Amino acid sequence: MPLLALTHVPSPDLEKCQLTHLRAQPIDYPLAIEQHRGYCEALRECGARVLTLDLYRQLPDCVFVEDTAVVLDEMAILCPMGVASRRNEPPGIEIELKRHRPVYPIPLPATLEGGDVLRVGRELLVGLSSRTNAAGVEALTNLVRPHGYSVRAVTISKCLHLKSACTALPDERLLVNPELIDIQTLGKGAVVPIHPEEPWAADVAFVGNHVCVAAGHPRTADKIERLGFPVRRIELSEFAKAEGGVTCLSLLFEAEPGATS
Ligand code: CIR
Repeated sequence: MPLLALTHVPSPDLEKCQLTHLRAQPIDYPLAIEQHRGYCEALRECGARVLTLDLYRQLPDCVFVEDTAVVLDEMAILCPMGVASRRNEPPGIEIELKRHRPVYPIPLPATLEGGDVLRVGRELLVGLSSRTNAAGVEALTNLVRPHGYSVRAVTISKCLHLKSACTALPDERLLVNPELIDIQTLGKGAVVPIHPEEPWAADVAFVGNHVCVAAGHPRTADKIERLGFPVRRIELSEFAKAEGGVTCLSLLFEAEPGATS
């Protein structure tokens, strides 16, 4: 099945984005546009069909589409965003997701953001963070358990989302920054630590046969390569200033052959 990547054009107001653990820095918008094009191109080179939406570029955080939904083979779950400024994003994404999956919205006051949900086989690790609450984890669990998924909640306090601190490598080992997350809470799976001088390097995306890594994390990229995985380095400095990483910029899922997009 073709791999589809949904992305969204960056907002000219990106600099007014939400920030939780970072201080505001100037963002070079033309460079952000160029880096977003480079990101989409890299995903294409890794074998994904990239669809770039332009639905609500007036919303500062619109480029971070990962947070708006959780897409599994069986369904898409529309997220009740944990921050008010982002609550108009999911309704636009819903229209696109309905072409590919049955869509189940989770209503407020539960909150849940896609950046907090990491699928590892049939287990979902879910960050309990400033954006995802216990009711969000419970609502997600009720939707996915009938499809054979188990859910493990992981407390996150030192970074924005679970995936800021932990993502999965192609062999399902977890790439982790142990300074940001208690690895004991992640279960029994094997863990690979990022390079200690690159605190935000744990957010990587497996696309086609490549692990996509932000170019600002060269030592972690080299480490992943030494583990035997081909690496695609992508310049994302302007999105890092907005507290976003590689996964945040797309919703990646297998599209049914013949589905419209
Ligand atoms: C936010 O605070 O919502 C955005 N500035 C960054 C979102 C990054 N998304 C992610 O880690 N999945």
